[in-house]
Amino acid sequence: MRLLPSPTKVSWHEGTFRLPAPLPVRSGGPSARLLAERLLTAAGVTTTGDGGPGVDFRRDASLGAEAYRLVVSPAGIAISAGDDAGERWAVQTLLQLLPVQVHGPGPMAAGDLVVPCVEICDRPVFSWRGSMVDVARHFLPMSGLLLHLEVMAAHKLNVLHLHLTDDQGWRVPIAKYPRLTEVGSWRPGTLPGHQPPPDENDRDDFPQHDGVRHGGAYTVAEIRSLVARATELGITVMPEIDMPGHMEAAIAAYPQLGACDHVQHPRTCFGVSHHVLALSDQAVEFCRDVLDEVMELFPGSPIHIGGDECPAEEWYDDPVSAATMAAHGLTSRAAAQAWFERQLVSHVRATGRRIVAWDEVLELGAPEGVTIMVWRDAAAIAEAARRGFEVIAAPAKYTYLDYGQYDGDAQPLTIGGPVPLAQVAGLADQLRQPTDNNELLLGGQLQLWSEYVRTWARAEYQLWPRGSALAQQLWAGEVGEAGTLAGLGRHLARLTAMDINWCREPLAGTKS
Ligand code: TNX
Repeated sequence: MRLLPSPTKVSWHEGTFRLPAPLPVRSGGPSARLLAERLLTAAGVTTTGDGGPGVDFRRDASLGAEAYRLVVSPAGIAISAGDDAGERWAVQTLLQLLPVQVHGPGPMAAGDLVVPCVEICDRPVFSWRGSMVDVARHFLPMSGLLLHLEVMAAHKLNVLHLHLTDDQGWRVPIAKYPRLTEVGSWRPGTLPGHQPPPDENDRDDFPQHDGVRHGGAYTVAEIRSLVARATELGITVMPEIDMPGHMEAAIAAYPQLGACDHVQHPRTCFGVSHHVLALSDQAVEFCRDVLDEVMELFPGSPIHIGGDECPAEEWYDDPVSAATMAAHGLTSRAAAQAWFERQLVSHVRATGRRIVAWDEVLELGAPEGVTIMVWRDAAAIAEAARRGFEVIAAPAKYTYLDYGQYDGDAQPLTIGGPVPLAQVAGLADQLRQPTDNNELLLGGQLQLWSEYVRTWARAEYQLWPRGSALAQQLWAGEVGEAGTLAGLGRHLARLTAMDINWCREPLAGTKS
């Protein structure tokens, strides 16, 4: 595809405009800086505020959120937008009109910066176009996340959801609880391959783990620089602190928070852990404190509080949790988890932030005002909307990019699958399922869980080009030509120019 995501309306015209060097760029603010950065890196071209044919930015209040108009004529380039976001996406489209090498490290000849004449009117179908990255199961480097922001922006994706904590590791520094990163971010090893059957989810450790200590956490400075770059690119970074399940790493650091007394270290295997936070005032207070610091680290962002896969066996055995259940009349797992979550939802909501949780909370009688992130199917999306909740679609069958993409042993080990490109192409149909409350569907996102993703190169391999097909659908509301490698065509050359380790079709008979 020449332009991905495909714009709402495109009319191609005769002729071209060759970018002069230096390039006059008038107004534009942060978006003009993005254009200048890229042209300088790829082609050594500088920009100036002088007169003459160049790029003119203009505000047009009649254009809606994120919308823009881009007109290229032999006389120059005119961009109008209603807001900063629209201007930024116009710049991304302009870059896609240039030769694909403009996305690379350069050098390309300044004389090759030629744009075809065209008139484009464009706006997204969905306002939430996200990419989730799990940095907890394997600690993924900040350099990878910074690269990911650039690639997300090129796809007009606007939310980076960071899954920062899980049973296997805690990646965000919390000043009040230093052991979260000192102890909770390191595990003594990782189970290689798939968990052997039976799936002994209550096990703390598997003696067969590889004995390679794994872990790490980001620094405050790293997080601040990630958020700063994201802001420049028009991307919101949403942190997730998964609770009250998926908390074994925190329990290893502060055993008094748990509902059992034998967690020694963050988990060395995967699956659903039975070691969860106790139903105690102390555990609720801990979560509140953590969320307070997280809200400070990620100013203004939505806050995700997890809520998925929380087994309740320990709550019945642990005297403190059992006493809480008795005191508050909590007679089921659902009621008990709802008691926990309600307190944190009201705490975050009081700050005016959007609060997001996985769709399990629907069964629990989700607290009012929560945005539901649905990992199940279209029926669950419709159900959440029917009940009046705002919804973000993350259906596993279409958006879980940790699953393999091709059948056969030429592909590396994954959690399961495959989820081929052609299947990912079905997301838009899911999002079109009729609901009474379509305006409650904010959009959707791609998911990269990292049980089997140990390096950033592997992350890229899982993310692209399936992520391109998803970005297309979230922006344009339909898959267009993005559902096949042949249809993606030129966009694949763009991914190559960006030096992304995207997943090529395996050659028959090869083994990796
Ligand atoms: C389900 S769906 C999970 C994750 C796993 C993932 C693996 C959901 C919210 N939780 O904990 O990593 O499956 O595909």
